[in-house]
Amino acid sequence: RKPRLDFAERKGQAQRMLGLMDVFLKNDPISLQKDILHHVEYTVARSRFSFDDFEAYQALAHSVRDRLIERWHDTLIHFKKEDPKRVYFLSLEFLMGRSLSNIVINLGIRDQFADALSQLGFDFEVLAEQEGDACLGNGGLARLSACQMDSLATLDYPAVGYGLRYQYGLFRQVIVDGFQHEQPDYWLNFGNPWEIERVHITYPVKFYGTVTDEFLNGEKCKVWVPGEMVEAVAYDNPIPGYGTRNTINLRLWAAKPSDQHDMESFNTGDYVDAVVNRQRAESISSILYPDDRSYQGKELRLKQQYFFVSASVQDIFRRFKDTHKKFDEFPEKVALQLNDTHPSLAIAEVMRVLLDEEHLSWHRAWDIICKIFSFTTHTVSPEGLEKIPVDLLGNLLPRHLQIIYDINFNFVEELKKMIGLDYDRLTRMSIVEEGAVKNIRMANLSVICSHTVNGVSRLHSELLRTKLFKDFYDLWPHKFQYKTNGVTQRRWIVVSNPSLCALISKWLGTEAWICDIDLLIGLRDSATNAELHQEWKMVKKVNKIRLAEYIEAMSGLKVSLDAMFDVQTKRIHEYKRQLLNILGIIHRYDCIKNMDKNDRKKVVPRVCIIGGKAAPGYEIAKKIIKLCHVVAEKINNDNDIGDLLKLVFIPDYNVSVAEMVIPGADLSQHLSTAGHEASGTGSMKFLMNGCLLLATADGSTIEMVEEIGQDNMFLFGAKAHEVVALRKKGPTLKVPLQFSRVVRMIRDGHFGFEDYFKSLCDKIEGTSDYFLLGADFMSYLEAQAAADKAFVDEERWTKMSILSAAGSGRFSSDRTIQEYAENTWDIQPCRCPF
Ligand code: C3B
Repeated sequence: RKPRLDFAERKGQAQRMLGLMDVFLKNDPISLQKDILHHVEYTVARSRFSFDDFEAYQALAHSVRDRLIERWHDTLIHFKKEDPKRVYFLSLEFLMGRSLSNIVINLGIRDQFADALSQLGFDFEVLAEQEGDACLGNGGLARLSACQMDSLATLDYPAVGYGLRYQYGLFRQVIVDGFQHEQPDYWLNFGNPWEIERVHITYPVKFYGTVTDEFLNGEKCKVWVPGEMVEAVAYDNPIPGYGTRNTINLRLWAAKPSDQHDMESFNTGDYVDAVVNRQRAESISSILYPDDRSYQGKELRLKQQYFFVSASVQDIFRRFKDTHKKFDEFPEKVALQLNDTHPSLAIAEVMRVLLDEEHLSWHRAWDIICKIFSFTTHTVSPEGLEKIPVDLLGNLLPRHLQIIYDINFNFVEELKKMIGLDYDRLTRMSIVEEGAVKNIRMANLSVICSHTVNGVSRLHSELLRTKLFKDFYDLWPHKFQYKTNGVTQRRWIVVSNPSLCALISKWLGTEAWICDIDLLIGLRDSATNAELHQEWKMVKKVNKIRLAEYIEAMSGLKVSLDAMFDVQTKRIHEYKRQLLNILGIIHRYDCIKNMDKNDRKKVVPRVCIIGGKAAPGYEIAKKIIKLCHVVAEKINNDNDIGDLLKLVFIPDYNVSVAEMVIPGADLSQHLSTAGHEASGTGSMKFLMNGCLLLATADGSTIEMVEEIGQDNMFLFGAKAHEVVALRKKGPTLKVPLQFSRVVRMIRDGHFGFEDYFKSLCDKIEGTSDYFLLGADFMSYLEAQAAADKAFVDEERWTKMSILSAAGSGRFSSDRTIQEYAENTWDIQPCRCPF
């Protein structure tokens, strides 16, 4: 590449360039229209006299992107100049959804674009619908990363996100005859205007090979001779903050064949095979694993983890070395955040670079490691912790395995000094798990090497301290903290519920709550105001209409707007107990069927909505989806029932579907068996949108009760500390008749497919009811009855709804991120001047 100009030359050039370019792009209607047409003609390459909605969306997106890039450049230059300590957020998953609306709102130019478009004869909302979702993640963990990026940018923190640019995002769920089928999500087919390909930002990533001992300046050192090399190419995704010029970077890596790879084969004349082989490198970043919590010891998955970690670590070192010479300054400039154990190979990789490439002593390198890493776990059960078979790791990354062994050796020696020869405990705490298959425990590695271990809610943290990581907590209590999760109100109110957004701003007399969520509490003062009630109900109605139209378009089912819209949307898991919901619905159906006409008049009509994906190999979860469909088929076609009860399964639940479903919900259900949901973030989105919660005392729900009061929620079920005792009771546990009756209905073929559902029923009866559906059933029905009762009292319901939204401030990711910045990463805001 051409060398860069020196400073004097650059200054002269810059003057000239400034003269050629407007300082910044303008946002008046004419400029915006010109810009959009320019992109129609020259970027999309359609005639400006003939283009459709999708092409208009593309041109619009490029006009927005131009404005985004200006701010992104300014921010990166500002960070470079100020050289603050940065946090590097490493996550294998980011669930971004759509970007257009979010970006124009954060940039403060949505209305200007909407005006410009309407003068061109287009509707902003219609064009925004053209965008596909970026689903580079599975569920809560991945959406949390996306919300946290929004908050990092908004709060002006100098942060960089690192992840993988999968070519296939999370599978699309299609339902055929009530069964889930998976289709690949080749999301880049139509281009992605929100990323910037950086062909010159590439790093080699090495795999396999051997490690040899060599001497360098008389000192023995390890040399890794790799057997394979691929190239990581950077794709940058600018993330704009709201109410600030700051626009931070989410850098996603794509794998490409390396120029140095396979040079030998090219000389052998086997040209075609060699090229085809090279192509295989791209498979590393091709697909997102669709199971969010069982680890199968697959080599490709490990390759993905190391690939993204290695590229990110090289990038971080390059940035540091641009301005610093001494590695002792590293911890003053770098905080590395591990989002779950997925990126925890970064520990061994940083150690390897410091030892083998920068030639620091073990002691100095280890000192740095202990100061830079922080780890957040999202898991509750020991089975959920990631393990990597030693053979697999040793083959793919031989030097890293050595380093992990060395870390473990030093740790165990230290530990013996502290606790003596308590072999049980030493075995539990070791990074290496002995057994038929020897494994590396990534969680132990992360806990040992991080200065801080965070849980994602208070209850979760307690479970970490007393159960999952008890041995470590007893040793290092100071390491253990928690930051209750949060979600961004920009996406979950401003973008997805514009009517509620306008209403809140009107009643608070300010838009400041969009950055300062605590102001929402001000709504409490008007919680009984009749005028607010009127407007609040109108907003809910508008959103229910939107949702009802979607349901009708999707399934042909017409639903009554007077009914309570009762929603449970999230990944399908046994512990999340969608099955409890369905059993409750069957019970309700059965009751209505057995009522006389008069009693039916008293029934509160419901539209029950369930949505979520099951991991492709998770049989039981797939059966739950099928059960939902057969029950829906029966109920929805029963003339006795009519509008009193409807059941809808919303297929392919993703971020953009959530944006439509959540604002339209009256009630939402969060039914995890207590002690199993680390936090839960869906509930926070519903709460912000004034939706009432029916929930167990689990994860972050417990903290919600503190904010909005028990009277404003429908709580039920065993508490976390009772669950263990209930399980111990096993066969002697009493199960209500109502429960046995609904299970019997399924077993007897009331809904068909009885053979197929047998294993599902077996899982919840007798001693096998691990998630305690039977034990919680009565309490669940009581909570449902309480919800019905509250719903008919419109005034009470509306007040509860207002108080829910008013009390949701603590669950903003702004609060979470500020706590991380202050208590874990030790970073300061670095605001780009306007
Ligand atoms: C989830 C947990 O199940 C949720 O309780 C939690 O709110 C979110 O993470 C975010 O912290 N989770 C997930 O989505 N994937 C995992 N592998 C583990 C946890």
